[in-house]
Amino acid sequence: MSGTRTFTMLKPDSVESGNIGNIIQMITDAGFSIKAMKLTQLSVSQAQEFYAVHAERPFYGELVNYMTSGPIVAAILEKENAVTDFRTLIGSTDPAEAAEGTIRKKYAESKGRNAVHGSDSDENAEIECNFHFGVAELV
Ligand code: IDP
Ligand code: MG
Repeated sequence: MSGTRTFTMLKPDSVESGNIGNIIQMITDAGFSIKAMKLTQLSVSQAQEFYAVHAERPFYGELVNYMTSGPIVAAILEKENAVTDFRTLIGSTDPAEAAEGTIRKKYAESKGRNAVHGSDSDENAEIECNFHFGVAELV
């Protein structure tokens, strides 16, 4: 059975452009409930660790710069089939390829500055939730 939790970040471009409320509305309208949430800012070492899987990619430096450039909203979301359903809700990495009605289609500026993060597997969802939140922060 697939898991019920996923992890998201509203990335610095979403916070900067005043879209926190609109994006959270889309998330809750899609049936996700919020189990933990905070406004925070990633340090360079946190962003490097979070995106370590991309360390060899040409965009890694740009990604770390962008993700540390301002505040983010980190959250744990709950729903049946959370990981898959949330990836569907956010759309493709590149907003030019994202389906109509997805968060990235609506709010992403580019493939790099693409508004939101969503975990790509149940295993990574667990790792990413634990990276950002302690047990005491869960409701
Ligand atoms: P995902 O966020 O849709 O899972 P990944 O391929 O895991 O996409 O990439 C992680 C993040 O790295 C993306 O969300 C985006 O911010 C950034 N990124 C991915 N590909 C590129 C690129 O070609 N240029 C610039 N940034 C990129
Ligand atoms: Mg990914």
